[in-house]
Amino acid sequence: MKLWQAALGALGTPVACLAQYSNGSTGYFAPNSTGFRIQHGFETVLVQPYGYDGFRVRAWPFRPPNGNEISFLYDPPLEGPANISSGMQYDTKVNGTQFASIRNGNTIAKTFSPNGNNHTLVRLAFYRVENDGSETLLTNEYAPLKALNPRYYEWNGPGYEFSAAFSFSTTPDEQIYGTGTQQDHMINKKGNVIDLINFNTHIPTPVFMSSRGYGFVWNSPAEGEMQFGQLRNRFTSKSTTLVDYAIVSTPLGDYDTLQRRLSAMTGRAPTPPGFSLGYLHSKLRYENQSEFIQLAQNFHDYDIPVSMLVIDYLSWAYQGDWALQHDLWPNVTYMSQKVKELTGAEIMASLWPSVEDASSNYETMQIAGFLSATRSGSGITDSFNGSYIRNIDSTNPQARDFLWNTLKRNYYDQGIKNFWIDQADGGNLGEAYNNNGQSDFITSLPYPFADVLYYAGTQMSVGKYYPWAHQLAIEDGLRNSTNTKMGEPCEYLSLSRSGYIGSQRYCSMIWSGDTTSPRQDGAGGQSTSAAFKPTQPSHGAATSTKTPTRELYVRWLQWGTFLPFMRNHGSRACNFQNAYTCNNEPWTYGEKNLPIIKSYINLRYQLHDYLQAIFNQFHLTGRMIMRPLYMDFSLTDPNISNMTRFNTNVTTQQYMFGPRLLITPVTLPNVTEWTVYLPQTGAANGTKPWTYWWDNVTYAGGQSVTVPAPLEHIPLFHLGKREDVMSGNVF
Ligand SMILES: *[C@@H]1O[C@H](CO)[C@@H](O)[C@H](O)[C@H]1NC(C)=O
Ligand SMILES: *[C@@H]1O[C@H](CO)[C@@H](O)[C@H](O)[C@H]1NC(C)=O
Ligand SMILES: *[C@@H]1O[C@H](CO)[C@@H](O)[C@H](O)[C@H]1NC(C)=O
Ligand SMILES: *[C@@H]1O[C@H](CO)[C@@H](O)[C@H](O)[C@H]1NC(C)=O
Ligand SMILES: *[C@@H]1O[C@H](CO)[C@@H](O)[C@H](O)[C@H]1NC(C)=O
Ligand SMILES: *[C@@H]1O[C@H](CO)[C@@H](O)[C@H](O)[C@H]1NC(C)=O
Ligand SMILES: *[C@@H]1O[C@H](CO)[C@@H](O)[C@H](O)[C@H]1NC(C)=O
Ligand SMILES: *[C@@H]1O[C@H](CO)[C@@H](O)[C@H](O)[C@H]1NC(C)=O
Ligand SMILES: *[C@@H]1O[C@H](CO)[C@@H](O)[C@H](O)[C@H]1NC(C)=O
Ligand SMILES: *[C@@H]1O[C@H](CO)[C@@H](O)[C@H](O)[C@H]1NC(C)=O
Ligand SMILES: *[C@@H]1O[C@H](CO)[C@@H](O)[C@H](O)[C@H]1NC(C)=O
Ligand SMILES: CC(=O)N[C@H]1CO[C@H](CO)[C@@H](O)[C@@H]1O
Repeated sequence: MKLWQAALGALGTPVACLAQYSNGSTGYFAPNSTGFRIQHGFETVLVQPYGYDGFRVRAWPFRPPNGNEISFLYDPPLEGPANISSGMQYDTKVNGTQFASIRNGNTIAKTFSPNGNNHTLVRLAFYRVENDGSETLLTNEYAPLKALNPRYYEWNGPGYEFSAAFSFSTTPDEQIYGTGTQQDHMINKKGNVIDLINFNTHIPTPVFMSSRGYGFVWNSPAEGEMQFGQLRNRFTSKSTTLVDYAIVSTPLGDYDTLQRRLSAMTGRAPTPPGFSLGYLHSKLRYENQSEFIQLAQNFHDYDIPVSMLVIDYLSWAYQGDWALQHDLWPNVTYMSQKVKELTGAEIMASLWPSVEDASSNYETMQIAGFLSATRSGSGITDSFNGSYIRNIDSTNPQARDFLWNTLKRNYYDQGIKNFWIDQADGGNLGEAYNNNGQSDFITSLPYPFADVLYYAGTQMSVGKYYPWAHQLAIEDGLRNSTNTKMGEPCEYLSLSRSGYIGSQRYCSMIWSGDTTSPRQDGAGGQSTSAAFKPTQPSHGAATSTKTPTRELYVRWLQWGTFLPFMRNHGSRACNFQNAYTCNNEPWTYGEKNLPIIKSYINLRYQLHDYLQAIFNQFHLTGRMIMRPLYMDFSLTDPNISNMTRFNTNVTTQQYMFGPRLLITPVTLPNVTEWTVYLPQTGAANGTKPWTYWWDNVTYAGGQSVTVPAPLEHIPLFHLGKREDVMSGNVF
């Protein structure tokens, strides 16, 4: 959360025009204004230069914002010419009929008239200045003639808060990348309408990159919608006191620079702890201390490296205890020492946000006001395992401290220093219905989502902030306890099922939630990365699957080797009666599969230097790790853009993992070969730039090839020398 320092309406000092970069590069224009403010009727619109080549726009009807609005944008951004907090500054004040324009770098924001006659110049348009000086329209505030205004406000409730719907022009061929995780198999979100509300597997995040060469951030904690139509993109907030968005342009096809600009606005990932790049083992679920120590013993005896072992839910006596159940886990300090001794591994433990009445913390938290409430009623928003529950109000800083102090006492100080933030999607327990887990037969009820009341606002006005605040509780705690500052290398990690704009700035990874088939993660992971949202987009190598077979498990684990984090949280469907517990340890998949599984876990460790190099670059510049094909090849291969446009299998399933590895997960059973599209890489890479990892055969780009893909081999190609990949010498 950020409070504005500058007083509203303070007049800033104009920045000198037409400055150049200190590196002598020409053509960069420092902002020629600190901002303009349009006052038109009841409405005020503030447009400010923001970072390199960007603008931030804030708009409000009647009353100015109160300064307590939650923001996910840095002010000032991490990089950019205006190295000052711009607060609410501007140097130009116009009414609805005066023209205004600002240039910042190669982006221009200007007003234009919706009816072309200059009687009203109240709409905003954004242009990129090309090398030849011409201006290309990126997008403008848009409404079809005689339709709702592009900046539209509505008052629905008893209070001052309003709903807002802002519309922007688009063209049918524009492609939209990012927007967080949805299970829709789409890389190009064109044509989609996406609810801005969190559920298990659904982490919609209003940050996108456009194939027209710009990036956009809808900076709102409110629930709402993202709509990507043929002619109009529209963002809505259900309940708010301010509209706030940012836009930034780069040359066409330069997605790394676009990520650099967006991450300068929303946050850069710190480097993760070295151990987290290894194999992370998790299962639903280990039930007690002796079983857990035996697990470590088995990893030791089978000689399989492992860097983290995970304790899942129901390990507490009551939800909200934030402590392991004592009779089942009698000596946590001993256990963590023993696990370390046997395997060197860290431990991670699950926490849920839910607090049941029987919890030792319930009364303290209820008295202190640390539990969320509901606009009507008691604050019970869900039930689980036979108990009604309330959730911790993580939007309250004191509640965050209470949570951390409890975790510190019961886990951290006893050697468990990594935390799994499960079910913290906000509102209820994160399923699209209430009565969570009450019965396998009540799978969906059309109740309205509870309008929860938080310290920071209502579910409608700040619901998207909840998981972010939850991640912040662990971040603050870990930073305090390791005596490090945000942004510095992480010593430990949290794993979260949800997140929001900029949560990559935390020592926290995000996973997909409970997906049901191998196909689902591919596009989700790539869009998550493109939204630049989670810290190091992460996905379980095998999150739950309804039809676990040994073969599927091996294919998932192979794929997990080439995800930012390799976490195995294998199958759950083998026994519904016994709290879903199923074996998923490498040695439980049969003698034939064990050597294959082991070889991929070993390969993960052999890739350590490469992983470190790509995470380091991610930290420094926001350069994405899991890279949809359009990022690297839209300029060199004309097919890529077209394939991405239509979300073909190639573009939803294949991706680059760092700059050198092309990954194609096998998604069908019983195959012995697989067809892979090898993108054209440009002349500089020679005539046969792609090498098949398993036999060193080289191939030219721009063609589909069918390669052997027995169960032992995931289709894996590399660019350049394999030695460089192994040594991390790739940038
Ligand atoms: C000069 O610096 C700017 C800002 O960092 C960068 O965008 C540009 O590419 C640089 N130019 C050269 C020639 O290095
Ligand atoms: C921003 O400006 C301050 C003082 O004006 C200076 O100390 C600081 O180094 C600058 N930061 C950047 C990133 O340029
Ligand atoms: C807007 O400002 C201009 C310039 O000061 C002035 O001529 C014009 O009358 C103003 N229009 C309105 C509607 O206030
Ligand atoms: C800034 O530059 C743009 C484009 O060059 C120009 O249209 C605009 O009038 C300038 N604005 C100011 C406040 O000088
Ligand atoms: C409207 O204003 C712009 C900017 O001042 C000017 O270039 C354009 O010629 C005007 N158009 C009309 C129809 O007056
Ligand atoms: C727990 O284990 C530690 C380390 O082995 C030991 O020092 C301690 O006495 C044990 N505590 C209890 C209560 O058994
Ligand atoms: C972390 O330390 C800061 C400053 O000492 C303190 O204000 C904050 O409450 C602490 N947070 C936690 C979670 O301990
Ligand atoms: C683009 O892709 C579509 C769908 O795969 C295909 O029908 C069309 O021929 C392609 N167009 C070009 C120009 O490659
Ligand atoms: C896309 O992949 C799925 C399996 O993941 C397969 O069932 C489907 O036939 C493929 N579609 C095309 C057009 O190849
Ligand atoms: C895979 O092959 C096995 C053995 O040949 C066969 O029993 C099974 O039905 C096949 N599975 C599928 C999905 O084709
Ligand atoms: C492929 O080349 C690498 C060195 O680049 C080598 O280590 C590996 O053994 C080769 N594989 C085969 C099957 O020849
Ligand atoms: C591995 C490698 O050499 N990659 C290069 C391929 O060519 C493009 C330009 O077309 C370079 O950007 C890559 O670095």
